[in-house]
Amino acid sequence: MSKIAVKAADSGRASQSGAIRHDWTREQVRALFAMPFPELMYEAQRIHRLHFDSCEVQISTLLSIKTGGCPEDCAYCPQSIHYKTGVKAEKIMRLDAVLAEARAAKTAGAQRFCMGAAWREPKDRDLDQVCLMVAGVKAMGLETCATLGMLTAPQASRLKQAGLDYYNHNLDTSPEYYSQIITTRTYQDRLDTLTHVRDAGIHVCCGGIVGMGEGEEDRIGMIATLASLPVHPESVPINLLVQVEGTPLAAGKTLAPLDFVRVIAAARITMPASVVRLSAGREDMSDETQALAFLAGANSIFYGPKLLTTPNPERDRDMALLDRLGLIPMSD
Ligand code: SAM
Ligand code: DTB
Ligand code: SF4
Repeated sequence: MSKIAVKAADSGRASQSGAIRHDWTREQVRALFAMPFPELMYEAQRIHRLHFDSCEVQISTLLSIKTGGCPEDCAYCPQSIHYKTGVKAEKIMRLDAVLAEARAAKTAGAQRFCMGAAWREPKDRDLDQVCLMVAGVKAMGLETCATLGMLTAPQASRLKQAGLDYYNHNLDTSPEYYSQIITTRTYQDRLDTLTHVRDAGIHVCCGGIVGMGEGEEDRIGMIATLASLPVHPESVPINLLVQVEGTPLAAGKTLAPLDFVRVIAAARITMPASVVRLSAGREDMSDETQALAFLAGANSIFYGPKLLTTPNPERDRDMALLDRLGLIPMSD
């Protein structure tokens, strides 16, 4: 066998059957990142097809129900009070306004409606409001998702009772790089919230951000940590940093598109049955990079012209792209 074929076979062995494994070692994930690109893409494609229709894409829409003024210091985030980004702190949105946005998202073709709040953690009286929003959105026949910061176990149970299908809470990066990015809460805090969400019977949406100046070893560490959770997150958002003026990460070195695609492929191979979302960062991404990300196993996007505070591609551009690629909304 040639040197290249041996390398491909070594890393491929870890995932041959497409079975769900929770014992991914860093070395095995490192071997995936080191695979020749064609072999990595082939493996990602093969695994993708064992669990999904390769032409189907899950469609989510985001709404910021509480914008800005967040006490946390996440270095990537335009909503932190620690940075001057021009994002103004607002109060929580009114229930009727949120429901109107959800109705519009459903009409536009969204399957899941994700409500985001710039909180370290929700206060119980805020949660009363969010529970009404969740119940109202659910009643429209949309899947519900929320991302509100850290949760206690009783808070997670309340959200479950209100009809919450998914909770988004990201690990963001590797355990080693984490302290370079956030100092106001720990990696363990995040893992604890994920446990509370899982124990409450809510599906977990958990991924991270790349392009924050981390090294490849941190991207490997992030994927290995996600893939070693006791149950894989049902949704894995891979965000490419949106560099926002005023944040500490505004002027850092950007990640090469092919390195980004490798992260998607590694997520697909290590978490075969999870929906992998090509998440933030699509606004400035070429159609070709997005197409490669879909080939690498991404099968979800945020749809609609705004993420939380930053732009996302216009609906027309996304529709045209999905059409050109022959991709269709995921069936239930
Ligand atoms: N405040 C809550 C929290 O942090 O858990 C929920 C909202 S927060 C904005 C949700 C996620 O958005 C973060 O964990 C991060 O992964 C992602 N995010 C925030 N700013 C971003 C940026 N500039 N580029 C890419 N992703 C970003
Ligand atoms: C996730 O992983 N990405 C979304 C969602 N979960 C909440 C947020 C992206 C935010 C990008 C920056 C902004 O628009 O403020
Ligand atoms: Fe706050 Fe969430 Fe932004 Fe961190 S990512 S500053 S917790 S809104």
